[in-house]
Amino acid sequence: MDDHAPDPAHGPADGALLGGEQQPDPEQVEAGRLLFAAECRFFYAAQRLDQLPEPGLPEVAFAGRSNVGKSTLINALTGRKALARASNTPGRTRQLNFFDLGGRLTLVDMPGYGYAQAAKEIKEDWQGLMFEYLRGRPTLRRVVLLLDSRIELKASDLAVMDLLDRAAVTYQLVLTKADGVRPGALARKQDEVSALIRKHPAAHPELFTTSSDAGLGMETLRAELSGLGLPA
Ligand SMILES: Nc1nc2c(ncn2[C@@H]2O[C@H](COP(=O)(O)OP(=O)(O)OP(=O)(O)O)[C@@H](O)[C@H]2O)c(=O)[nH]1
Ligand SMILES: [Mg+2]
Repeated sequence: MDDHAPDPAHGPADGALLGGEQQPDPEQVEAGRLLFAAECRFFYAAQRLDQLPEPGLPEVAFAGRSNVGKSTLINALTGRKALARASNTPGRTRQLNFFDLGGRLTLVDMPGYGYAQAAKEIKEDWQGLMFEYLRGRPTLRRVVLLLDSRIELKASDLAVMDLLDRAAVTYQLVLTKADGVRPGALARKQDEVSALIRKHPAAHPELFTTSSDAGLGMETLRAELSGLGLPA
């Protein structure tokens, strides 16, 4: 078997671990499974705004601080090990990387923000590209904004939420690395971020909790995102 198809046995059913939260209906789960089992291929890397690919399929962009787990989440959702390059070194993804999922949805792996050690000019380039892309992309259906379950919210996360509010881009918050915190701390983080969501009208009301390593939350997130793609 190739490694393109998500492995249904990879993780426990989401509901079991999340105490009944985040339970999409079975039809949506199946739609998500089918979409993310489709072939996913990298087709474009953009370093500059004038190099973006022509707008085509609906797009979902994965944003968040450097090292939050964006590339790893794209790999986990698509059931691939190394589709998007992940790394321990913050600042690994340095361009907008575009992936075609089954000819129905484009996934965009964004460079991280908030990485202080990047050369100042390069850092400004990345952020400039990111903000311009978010503001101006007609096919952008949603931004998935990742927050690390183990790390406190940073000013840069709040700044990006404000920017998304102003740009009127719908975004949804996803906690990553839930395997790395104890249940009590995770629950507190979920409460904190849920309260934040309520203050941001452009934010999708539901918080998603994931662990790419443990396969947690993948089924639910696939189900949610499948609603944004072209019909099968
Ligand atoms: N424990 C744990 N570690 C994770 C998880 N997801 C990602 N990581 C680790 O976090 C580190 C960063 O992951 P990446 O996916 O490269 O992060 P990124 O957000 O794409 O980072 P940049 O491209 O630098 O912006 C890697 O060492 C991953 O193995 C997870 O669910 N659990
Ligand atoms: Mg990355």
